[in-house]
Amino acid sequence: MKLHRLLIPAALLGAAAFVTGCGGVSVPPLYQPAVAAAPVHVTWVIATPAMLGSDEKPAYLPGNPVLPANTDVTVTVVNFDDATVLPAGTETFATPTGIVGGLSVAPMDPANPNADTPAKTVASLDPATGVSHTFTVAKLNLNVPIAPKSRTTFTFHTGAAGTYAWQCMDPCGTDPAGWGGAMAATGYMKGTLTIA
Ligand SMILES: [Cu+2]
Repeated sequence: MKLHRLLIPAALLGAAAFVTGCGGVSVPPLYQPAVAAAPVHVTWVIATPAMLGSDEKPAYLPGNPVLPANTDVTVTVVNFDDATVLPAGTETFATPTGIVGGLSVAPMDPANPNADTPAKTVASLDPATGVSHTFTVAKLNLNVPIAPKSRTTFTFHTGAAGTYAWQCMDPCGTDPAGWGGAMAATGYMKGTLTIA
């Protein structure tokens, strides 16, 4: 009699655990939902030197982003900075590569940055007046021109895990050619993209 009373609760517990997966009991495959990577949308900022209290270095925030692997990631870059002319021979960086679909650009007034402004989808930007910075990952064939004082939105498929160097290819820094200062500083106009 005593044994009987002990056995019944144990059997009930076992049955409940089988269905719910509670209590550390593994759930049969039948009960596991299909795993599909949900799309991810992140927002980055490009801050001006004045915003950062710096004399001349604009920066991507974050400077060393981390994104999930094998995922369609949509990135909106809120850019407070103005344009830098893409030098002759580098105009190609005004055209995105490695993204899914087009580049969406909405003008943004830095004095009223949350105003709802309509976005336009474009195939490329004007290399003379329409590019402020780029987010370029050579190893992933990813190049995204970022419009000045705007919200630029793009989507790309992250693929396999790894760490990848990224660099702005629009010489927005110091030195006569513009490749000093922020362009040469990790965490400003270059850094590491981690796909994890
Ligand atoms: Cu730049």
